[in-house]
Amino acid sequence: MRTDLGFKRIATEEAFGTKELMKAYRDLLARKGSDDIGFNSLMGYYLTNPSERTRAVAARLEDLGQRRIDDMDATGIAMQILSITSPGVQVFGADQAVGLARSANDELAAAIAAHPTRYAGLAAIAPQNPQAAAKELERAVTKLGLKGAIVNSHTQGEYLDDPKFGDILAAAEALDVPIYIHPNTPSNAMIKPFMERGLDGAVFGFAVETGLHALRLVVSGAFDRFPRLKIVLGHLGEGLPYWLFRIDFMHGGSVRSGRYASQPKLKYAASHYLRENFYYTTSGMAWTPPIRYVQDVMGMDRLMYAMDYPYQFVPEEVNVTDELPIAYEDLKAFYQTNAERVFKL
Ligand code: 1DF
Ligand code: MN
Repeated sequence: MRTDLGFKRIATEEAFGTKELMKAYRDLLARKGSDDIGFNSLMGYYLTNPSERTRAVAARLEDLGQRRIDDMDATGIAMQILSITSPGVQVFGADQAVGLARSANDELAAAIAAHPTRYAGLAAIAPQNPQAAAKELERAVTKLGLKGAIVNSHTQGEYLDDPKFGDILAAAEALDVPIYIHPNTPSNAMIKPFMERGLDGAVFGFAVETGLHALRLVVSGAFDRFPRLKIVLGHLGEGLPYWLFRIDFMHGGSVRSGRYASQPKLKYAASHYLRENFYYTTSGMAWTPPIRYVQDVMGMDRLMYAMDYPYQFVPEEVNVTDELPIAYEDLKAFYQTNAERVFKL
């Protein structure tokens, strides 16, 4: 791994879980209290599978101390932007979720205070109570110094384009901080065919669910209502950058012909919002062709590096991005300055 690059590698989608959250997950699994099929599949795997990989991930999730710093040093990561692991607090009842988000944000702020040059963080929020979520985002940004919010995609089958979540979008816009829409397993309404072949998780189901979420926001007109709202998507945009041309053609056609009452006429083509309101990260997509494609179609100033620690902790992968066939200034933007600008580090 090179150490002479002359800029910092900032990793922007790096997960942690508080002891309190992991215990709440274990309780939910043990009680069989969760009727969320995707949660049972995902956290059932990470918290009860006895393999070496899952035990290593689970142990690292809870560690915001020396082990994480040592792992960052071993992979040349100067800074992690930390966020609560998926599905965050979004599987719990509203009151429990509001409390868990608040204490997770306090713990995150304490870890950042202990390692201010190595960590920054995004706020956990509980969309189950939109007004409390907006307030918590404001507290986390203005009092705790966090840099935005993480929303682990759907909340019990509901998406941020639902008007009831408007206060959350308004708060992010007013605070001028991004919302990172991170993957979650598909909701109960869409998970069955994924589960039948074990495709509900990060292998593919995450991207389908999260790409859908982002596209729902776009076609709902959310960015005409909140034109300065910034959304970050991981995994090179969850497939959406590849679809721009056909989304514009088909969405434009269905709006012009009045096919759906639920599809308002937008000020711009759908792709406009995906270019102007969205930022993208690599998170575990250590593969040159799609990285270069996203830089080409979205712009060099829109793509940021992410490792997806501890779920994807493969030290050699930084060699792939170090060797991207792009100019030095563009590589510096990818690893460092885009993240500094988007997250106001
Ligand atoms: C996995 C991947 C899990 C990602 C994650 O959080 C996660 C996984 C529970 O591999 O199961 O954030 N990911 O972003 O790709
Ligand atoms: Mn992730």
